Amino acid sequence: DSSDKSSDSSSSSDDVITVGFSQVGAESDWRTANSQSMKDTFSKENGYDLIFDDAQQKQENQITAIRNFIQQEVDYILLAPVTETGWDTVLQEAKDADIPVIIVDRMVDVSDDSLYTTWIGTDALCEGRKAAEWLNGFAEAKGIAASDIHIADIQGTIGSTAQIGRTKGLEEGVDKYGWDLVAQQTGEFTQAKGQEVMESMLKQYDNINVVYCENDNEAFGAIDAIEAAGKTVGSDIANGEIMVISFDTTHAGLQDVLDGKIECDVECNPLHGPRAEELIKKLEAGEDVDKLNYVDEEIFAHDDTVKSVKATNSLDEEKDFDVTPLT
Ligand code: GYE
Repeated sequence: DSSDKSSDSSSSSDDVITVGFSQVGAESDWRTANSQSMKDTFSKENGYDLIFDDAQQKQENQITAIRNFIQQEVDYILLAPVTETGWDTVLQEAKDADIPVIIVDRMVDVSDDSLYTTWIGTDALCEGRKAAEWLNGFAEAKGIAASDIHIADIQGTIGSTAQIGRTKGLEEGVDKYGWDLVAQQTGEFTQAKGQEVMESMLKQYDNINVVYCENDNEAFGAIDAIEAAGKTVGSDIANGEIMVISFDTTHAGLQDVLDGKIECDVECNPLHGPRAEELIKKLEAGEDVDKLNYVDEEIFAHDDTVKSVKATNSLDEEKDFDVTPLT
C-alpha cells in the first residue's frame, strides 16, 4: 500500500477537527492542484488533522479508506469519488457511524441522498455543453459545414461525473448540429493514455479534424501524438489542421491556448479546499447547507471568433457565458 497518509495522531485536543479525505489519485495536473488545495486548507495551523488517502484511481481503495476513517472516528469524511456508482454500502456505514460525508468534485449516484451531507464540485454537463456550443459558434463563423467536422472524443475515466457530463455535452451537440463523431475512447484523464489513444485513432481514421479531450492532460498527450504523426494542431480544420478542445484550464493548458495548440479550454476549478471548509464551518455552527454546490466557471479560447456561448446548466438554467480570448 503506497498511499500517502499524512495524519498526526498525537493531536487529539478537542478543538481540532479530524478530516479523512479519500482522493481519487494523481492522474492529472488538475488532481494535483486539488490535492494541494485540500492539504493547504485542512492544515494543522488551520486547526485540522487531515488523513489524506490517495486511492490510485481504484474504487476499492476508496472504500477501504472510508472504512478506516470510520474506524478512526474522524469528524468528517471528504470523498472525491472516482466513479458515480457503487457507494451505497460504505456510505451507509458512515451514516450509521454518524459521520457527515462531504462529496467533493465528482458526484455519487446513490439510492438515498441522505447518504451524504452535501456536495461541492463542478458542472461537467454544462462544461461539455459550453464546449459544444463554442465549436458550433466557431464553425458557423468560419463557414464550415457540420458534415465537414470529424470529431475524435478522448473520454475521461468511464463512469466518472467529469466523463459522463463532458461526453454527454458533446453528444448533444452531435445530435443537434449533425457533426460526424468518428471515434470515442477513454484516455483515463492521463497524458500517457491520451497520447496512446490519439496515436491509434490517427492510424485508424484519416479524416479526424477535431479532438475533444476531456481534460488538459489528455490534450497534452494528443498534441504530442498529432505532431509525431507529422500533422499540425490549429484552427484551420478545412485545410488539414486538427483542432484541440479541452477542459480544466491548468497553467500548461492555458499556455497551449495562448500558443494556439488548444483552441478552446473550458475552465474546471480545482481549488475546492476553502469551499469544503466553508461547508464544514457551517455544519459546525449547526447551520443548514445546500445539498448541491456548483462552482461558476469560464471559457478561454485562442482567439475571439466566438464571443459568448449559451448553455443550459445542470439546474436547468440557460445562461450566457463570455469567452475570454487569449491572443
Ligand atoms: O477534469 C481531470 C481530473 O473530476 C473534474 O478529474 C475532475 C477531473 C478533471 O482527472 O483533469
